[in-house]
This record gives sequence, structure tokens and C-alpha cells, in this order.
Amino acid sequence: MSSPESKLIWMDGKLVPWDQANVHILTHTLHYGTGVFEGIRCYRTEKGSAVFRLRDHVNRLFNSAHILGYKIPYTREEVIDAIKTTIRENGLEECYIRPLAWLGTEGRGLNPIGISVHLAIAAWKWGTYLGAEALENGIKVMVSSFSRHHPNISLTKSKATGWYLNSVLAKQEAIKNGFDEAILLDTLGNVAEGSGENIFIVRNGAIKTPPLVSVLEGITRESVIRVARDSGIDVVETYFSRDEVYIADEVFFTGTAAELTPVCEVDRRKIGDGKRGPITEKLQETFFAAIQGKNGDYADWLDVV
Ligand code: PPE
Repeated sequence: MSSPESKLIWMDGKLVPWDQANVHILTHTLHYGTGVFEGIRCYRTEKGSAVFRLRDHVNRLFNSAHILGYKIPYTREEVIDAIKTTIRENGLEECYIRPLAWLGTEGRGLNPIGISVHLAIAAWKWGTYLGAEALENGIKVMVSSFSRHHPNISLTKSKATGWYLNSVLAKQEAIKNGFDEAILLDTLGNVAEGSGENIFIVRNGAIKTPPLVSVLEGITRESVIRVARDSGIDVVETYFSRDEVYIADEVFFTGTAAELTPVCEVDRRKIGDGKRGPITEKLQETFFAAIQGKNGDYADWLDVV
């Protein structure tokens, strides 16, 4: 299978053709979900292609492995270089980057101790995650029948592949029911996050987002909090219930793939007047200017390839 998406994938230190980037069927991670991964975006800027918050993503990748109890066999600098090489060698100006670390084939059964750790980095063009018009018109979401992780069942500060079965089930349920995306509640019924996004609500000019307990420590989440506070908007990290989402003036999702996507309907209830709200739009403007290198206040977020 050749791919129109990109030519080469970095695997354990070498760039290999897309269709040769394969693993053995007895790979531990394939059976038990023990991989850790990242999603990173690279944007075209006036200074050339630049990766958004590259070091923060690489740090999270290393933390994810550390939480699961294993070590990625490269330095952070080597991984940063490998990501830039993968982008350059594929000739990609703008892309999504997917580093994935996984445990190899040396063992049978659950015990991960002593199994080799591998790393791959793929990159491909990935446009708007939630549909072409989503960034402007917003999306329709449902509250999932699946709960988000309990922090003593899954260690949510690790972006581990195994946890994503929960996201896949929620996403599938939402799509089959005619929605674009799901909102998951935590095991106590508080709003947690989307299947692959952090969530924010706006009420009376102030912003709320759930604290980092059962949700991923989103890098976009943190960036948008900084943009909001710099613009003089209050942001509180606190729990809230699904009915507070229904009566919010504005709701939006953040994520590397989703960027900053307005939510215009939840469980068939319109949010505000059912369109992207003014605070969401203002945050999008500043955020998109920042990631495209057009706002010097956030120049520290970009790493030129
Ligand atoms: N929560 C979850 C569960 C999540 O997967 C993501 C990223 C976020 C929040 C936002 O985190 P950040 O990207 O650091 O702002 N989801 C990744 C995977 C998407 C996919 O379909 O795969 C992403 O956006 O890259």
C-alpha cells in the first residue's frame, strides 16, 4: 500500500517507506494498549514551517512513558530532531505529526518488564478535524453514555493508547447517533472532556474548564487559557454539570487536531443562539494568529523546522 499522505515514516532511528512501517502481530502494545503517543501540528508561517509547542509535546510523550513505567530509548533532543527530520524529508509544509512509542515482541502475557521500547514518528496532512465548516459554524455533540476515566483506573496524564478505547466507543456512539462528537462525564457525573478534546464553557463573560483529574492535560487547553487571560477574560478550572453546559452562552473544544472548535448544540439543545459566540471567535482569532506566527506575544510557542 503506498500512501498519498506522506512518503516516509521514522521508525527506531531510520526513515522507512510508508508501506514498510510495520510491526509483528505479537507486539505487546497491540494486545494490551501499552503504547504512548502524541498529536502535534506543524503550520506554515512567514519564517517557514513551524511546529506548535514541540518541546511541550515531547515532554508529555516522555511523561506518558514514565507514568506507565518505561523509558523511551532516545533523548528529548533526539526526538525533537527526528520530528523535524520527518517533516522535512516528507516535504510537508503543514501537517499533523504522530509519534508513537510501543512495547515490542519479547514477552507473552501481560508482564511488560524487560520488553523492548520502540518509537515511530509519522506525519501527514490533516485538515479540519471535525468537518470543513466546524471552525466557523460549530458542531453538534451528545453527552456520551460512557464515563471518562476514573483516575485510579487509567492514569490520565499519560496519553496512552489503551485509554483511547473509551474515546473510540464514545466517538462511535456519537457518530452513529448523528452527532459530530461526544462529551464524556467523569464517574461522578461532572463534565470531563470530548473524545479527543478538552472542553470550555462561557457564562456571563467568564470561562470555565474542568480541572485536570480525569482529563488529558491538553497543550491547546493551556494555550487557550493563556490567550484568554491575556485578553482579560477570567478562566476558572472547576467542575460543572451537564445542565450548566446546556445553559452556557458559548461552548468550545480545544485540541491539537480540533484546534479551537465551537460547539453549537448539545443533546439537541441550542447553545446560546446556536452559532459561534463572540468570545469563542475572539479567542480563535488570537489563537490562529499565534499558531501561524502572526502574533509576536506567542512566538515562544513556535519551533521552526
Ligand atoms: N483530551 C483528549 C482525550 C485528547 O485525546 C486530546 C488530544 C486532548 C484532550 C487535547 O490535548 P492537546 O492536543 O494537547 O491540546 N487528542 C489528540 C488525538 C486526536 C485523534 O483523533 O487521534 C489530538 O488532538 O491530537
